Amino acid sequence: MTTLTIRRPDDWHLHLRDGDVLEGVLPHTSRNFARAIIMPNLVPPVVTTAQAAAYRDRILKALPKGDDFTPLMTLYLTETTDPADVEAGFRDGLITAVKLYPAGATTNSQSGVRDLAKVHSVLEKMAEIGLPLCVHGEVTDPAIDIFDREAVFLETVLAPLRERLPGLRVVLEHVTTENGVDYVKAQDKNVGATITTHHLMINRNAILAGGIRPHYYCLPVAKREKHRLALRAAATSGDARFFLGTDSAPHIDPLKETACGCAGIFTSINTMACLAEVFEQENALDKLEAFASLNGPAFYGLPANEATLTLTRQDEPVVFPRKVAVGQDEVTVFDPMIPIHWNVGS
Ligand code: OTD
Ligand code: ZN
Ligand code: ZN
Repeated sequence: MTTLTIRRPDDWHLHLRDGDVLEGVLPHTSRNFARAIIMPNLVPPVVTTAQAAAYRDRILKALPKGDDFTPLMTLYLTETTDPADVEAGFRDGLITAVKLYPAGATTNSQSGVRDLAKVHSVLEKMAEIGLPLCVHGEVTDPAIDIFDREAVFLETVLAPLRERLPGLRVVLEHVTTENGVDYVKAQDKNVGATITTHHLMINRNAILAGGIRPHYYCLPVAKREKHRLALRAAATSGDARFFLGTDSAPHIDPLKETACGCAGIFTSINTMACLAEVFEQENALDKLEAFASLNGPAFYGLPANEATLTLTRQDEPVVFPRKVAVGQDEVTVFDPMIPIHWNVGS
């Protein structure tokens, strides 16, 4: 197969930031994706529907003319979130999901939730109205090894939460473990999971073997190879519970290449090309459309896109930009460490 045409994909987990970074990175998403769930971990975070409306306006202003792209906004859940504000945002069509960050779990999560009991009334309201909760599924207990934080979260936080509120729709974001895949498969239709492009392509050796490579550092941190293989099996299976959320998370190079670097991998430029390579390796090119374009909208109760995206295979590896300029700085593009033969375009 040398060309593949699929319905236009959506990105169900994306960090666009604000200001210069927003302007620099948005075109790389809006070129290929019709919609994206926009993560609310700005500084300060997007906590109220008024803040989400203002952020959506800034995104639309930064959108290149002619690009057909809809940002789907989220609210950052805090212990003081007002259920009435959440409901109003949902009923106005402004809010597509609410995001749970355990406090301290990832970049800009200091204002996140310490005690789930304190957000119970918001979660109850969300279950009642059918508004999904997107979850960063890692515990933050310093006593728990960083490679185990997702698995422990499933047992100690998510399972009890699901028992208390089985009607709440939950997306386990950026699942990185076989444990996570197995957990999602054992649930009912109220649970889905996003998978990133980079977690399908790298394991933890990319970060640590032969030198420390900050551009492969993200949260949840990449795990050992058996987990990557479980993610690839889930993504390429066609199972409707698994869909693409790139978690493309740009940080300017000086904040990555330093003694204590930020977590996040910037993939929006080459995500679709990399995915085509992965799905080809797995003999599953016929499942790419389900993963990138069909399963996500089905979970969120939205129509799949009518427009299409064509990917073309070439013999010579595709050369992607190594860096993207944002303001005075640069953001390094994800290097998949294998030749990529696919690119967007016919
Ligand atoms: N992970 N970096 C960021 C967010 C994600 O947990 C995430 O969703 C970020 O920089 O916002 C990261 O490594
Ligand atoms: Zn996260
Ligand atoms: Zn993220």
